[in-house]
Amino acid sequence: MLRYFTAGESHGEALVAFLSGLPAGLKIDQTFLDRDLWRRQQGYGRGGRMKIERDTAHILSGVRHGMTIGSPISIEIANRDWKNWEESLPVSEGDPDKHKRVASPRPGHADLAGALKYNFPEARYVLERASARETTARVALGAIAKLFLRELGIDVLSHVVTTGSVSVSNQVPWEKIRPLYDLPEVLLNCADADAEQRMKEEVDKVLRTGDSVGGVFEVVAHNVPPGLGTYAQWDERLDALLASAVMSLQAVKAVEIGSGVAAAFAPGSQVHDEIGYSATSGFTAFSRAHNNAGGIEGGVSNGEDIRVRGYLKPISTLRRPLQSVDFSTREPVKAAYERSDVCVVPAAGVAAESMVALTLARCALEKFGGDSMIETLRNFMGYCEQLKNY
Ligand code: EPS
Repeated sequence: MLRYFTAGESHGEALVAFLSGLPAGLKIDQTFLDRDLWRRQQGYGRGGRMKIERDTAHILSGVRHGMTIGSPISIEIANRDWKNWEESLPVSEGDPDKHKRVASPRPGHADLAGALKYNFPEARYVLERASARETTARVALGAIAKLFLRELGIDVLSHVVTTGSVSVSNQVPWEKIRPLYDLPEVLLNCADADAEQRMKEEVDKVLRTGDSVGGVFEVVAHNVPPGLGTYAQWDERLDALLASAVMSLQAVKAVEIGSGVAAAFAPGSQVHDEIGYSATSGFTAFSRAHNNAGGIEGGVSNGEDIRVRGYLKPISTLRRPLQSVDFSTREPVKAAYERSDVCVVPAAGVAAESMVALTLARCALEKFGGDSMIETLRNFMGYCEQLKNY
């Protein structure tokens, strides 16, 4: 079984990520990992931190001579900012006078709920772990999951469909999403150049006013075979697993599969994807008139592109802060402000690609098994043959 977890605080020495359960013999491309880490750092509206960091995945174990060897993979990603925090956030007792308190909780952030839960007198330790900096570790793991999926012909990418009040109107085909990966610069990772300019204006507006802006990203998994996930048990349904994985990302407040939200307001005749038998490519000759289901029916992938949207609330750290209460005096004050991003929709999309890739890799390994890539691929190809002959 594919298992993973992360450790590390936003301003600690490093982030650490662990992944176990991958077959031996998967080629690990360091450039690919670092490219995804770079992609997560991009986007118009990122703050000062991204100028400090140049994230790179330092693999400590589980990979030898460029290949996985079946043992757990561990990765370290250094925080360059650590040198500015060594004295105020030491592992040892340190000097309490150097401690940087977060005097008042930010509405929308984990600050208050976390301080109450862990019985901290203020929110420093809360934000250190709650921060979206943690997604760096997930992206490193997700990139490895993507390399595994690529061996099965599956690709996972994201694009931005909404920033603030600006949205792209129609379902964006894979062919328009694919080229976004190669762009040397990322603005809002939107496949529609006109909409992207209007999205940039939305970000400019909040930059001027000291506010922040949210939006919607969509992750698309292309060339996924039918049959991943199952309706047989509630916690093995692919849509449930994906929703949980994407919802676990910082600032995501809603998840949608395919056209799930619009479907609730439309008659069945306009929602469900009519079936034909004329496909000349793909896993079978079964074809669909459209893909409102987002590639999943009954908790099982159906061979169409898997489409998962994440709805992101605006960043909760505001340059013109909202009302809050001082942790010590309990007097009304403005919420704490430290350097912050104002828009992270493209970055959240990259983090969500990782969560989708890890989820699909887990389901694929559950279905095809294998302790070596040769064994996994043999099982996978046998299944593809079965689908062709269906
Ligand atoms: C982030 C790093 C953080 C924040 C952001 C995401 O760095 P710092 O707190 O040093 O500026 O920019 O985290 C938050 C938005 C948050 O609320 O914690 C990153 O690497 O993505």
